Amino acid sequence: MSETCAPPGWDEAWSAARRAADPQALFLPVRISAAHRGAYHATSGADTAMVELRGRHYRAALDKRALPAVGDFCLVSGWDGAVAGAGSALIEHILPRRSLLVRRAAGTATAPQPLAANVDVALIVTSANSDLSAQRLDRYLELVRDGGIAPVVVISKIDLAADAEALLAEVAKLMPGVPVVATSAPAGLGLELVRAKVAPGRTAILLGSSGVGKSSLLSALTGGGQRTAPIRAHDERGRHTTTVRQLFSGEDGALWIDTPGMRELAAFNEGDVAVAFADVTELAARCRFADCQHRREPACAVAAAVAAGELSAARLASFHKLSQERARDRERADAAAWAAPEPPPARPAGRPFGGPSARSATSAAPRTATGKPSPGRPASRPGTRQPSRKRPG
Ligand SMILES: Nc1nc2c(ncn2[C@@H]2O[C@H](COP(=O)(O)OP(=O)(O)OP(=O)(O)O)[C@@H](O)[C@H]2O)c(=O)[nH]1
Ligand SMILES: [Mg+2]
Repeated sequence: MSETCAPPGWDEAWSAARRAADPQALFLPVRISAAHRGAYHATSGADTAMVELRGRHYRAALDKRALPAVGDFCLVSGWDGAVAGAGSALIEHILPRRSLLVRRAAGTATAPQPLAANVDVALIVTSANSDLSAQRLDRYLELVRDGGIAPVVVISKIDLAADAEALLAEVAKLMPGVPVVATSAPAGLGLELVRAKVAPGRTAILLGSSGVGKSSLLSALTGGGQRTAPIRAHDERGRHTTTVRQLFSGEDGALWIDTPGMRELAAFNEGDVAVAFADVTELAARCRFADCQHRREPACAVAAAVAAGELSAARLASFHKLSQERARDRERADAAAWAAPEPPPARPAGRPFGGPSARSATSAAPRTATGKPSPGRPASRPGTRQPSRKRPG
């Protein structure tokens, strides 16, 4: 296919993946550009249309990670009809992903929810006025690293900071090894620094609480007009203005995915707390006990580092919080593995989002399958166990 009508972000490696999946080139490659409830928009580079998954693919899905996500490259049939407005094109293949951002779905214990696929850079946006939370940043960082994506922390609304330099230094200290950039959408500050992180053809996703200014930043970066709304005056929270995960392209060919502010945020997968907390793990290697919990154990190198001011107490608290969460996840997974399989859930209501083709895509979406979590190893509750394994020597 010619470069001019390739889906955004397409490259030689995707061409090879397409040849492997569809040697006779029967289907057209497109990229999922927006994920609605049970329905998707995709772009071929030239046109945009509705696409939907075949029923047998839904039924074969072990969990939602097998369903399309914004950013996925898919091979579809029936594209021309869909572009002409006659229903939706059918997804025949989802090409193997380079990265996948997954979180636990809001309101459920362990169901994984794919947020976006084939993302290269994640912009974790925190605003200079009121949003700074070490715990929240750590959670985003873990989510992003679990997904195999490079993180960048963006301090938005830097025009509102009383002391921008001090804030930058504080965030840099909280996030060792992660690039930190400050921006102001209305003043156009820091935009070039952000653009420099995302080369043409690469894909970045904007993550962060509602109201931190993700859509404003995206509009400033791309020259587009994403809808934004003022935060609430009484508590400075956002109004969940953006409701769809959607792909945009900048003039330089970089690609940006805007996302709704997340209410509940928990990384889902077998990712390792140790990766997100490499500094704690490194110190822990010097604790006397190999299974030290870094609470009140003797000769704990982590506690010593906190006492010496080398590690912040807030960072250790984040580490404990995430470790506990992981332990609870493992306990839930163990319990679920023993439970009888549940009956399939009723088909989701599937809100139409405009146009007859959207309705047909939603109503045609069969139920989403749930998968049984893989059994994890039983975990003892952190903080309740005494250290036992003294290091040799
Ligand atoms: N002073 C200032 N205000 C900003 C900046 N960026 C965004 N805002 C304002 O913050 C409010 C929220 O911005 P949005 O871009 O809608 O925030 P969002 O993160 O996309 O919010 P959701 O879509 O709800 O997740 C709007 O009133 C913006 O004008 C900035 O850099 N400086
Ligand atoms: Mg928004």
